Amino acid sequence: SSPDSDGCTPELEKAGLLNKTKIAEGGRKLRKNWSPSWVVLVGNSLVFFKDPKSQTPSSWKPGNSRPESSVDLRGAQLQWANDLSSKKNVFKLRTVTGNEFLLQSETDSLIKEWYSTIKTVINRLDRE
Ligand code: I3P
Repeated sequence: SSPDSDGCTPELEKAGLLNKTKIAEGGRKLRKNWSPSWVVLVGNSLVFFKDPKSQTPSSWKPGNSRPESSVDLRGAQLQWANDLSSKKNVFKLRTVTGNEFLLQSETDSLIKEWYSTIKTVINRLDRE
């Protein structure tokens, strides 16, 4: 049977390791502090975990690990932002509440997949 046979568990769409820094909180600029983060896209949210080594896609279940933070993708804006960093492959995610994150990977294909998956979720929520 499917892992969501009760229909109550949001579908896990993607999970993986990205470099992350928060650059604004409620519209207020923050100092960059890049660190690796285990990122999980599930339902309408992007969820960040601090300890990437303890997380794998197969071990992740809602409720059994402690997210560092989570981002509601409804109304969020996503854009490539290579002008905002000396790193390559950077995009910026801005929430309706004015929180801004940069996400980055050294692997071109990987960051493109994340960009397109998050974009698809945002567009889907925009149409609801
Ligand atoms: C920052 C750090 C960041 C860098 C940022 C620096 O210095 O080197 O990695 O961002 O550049 O200010 P510090 O550790 O002293 O805070 P990128 O790696 O994204 O370039 P920025 O100020 O030009 O954003």
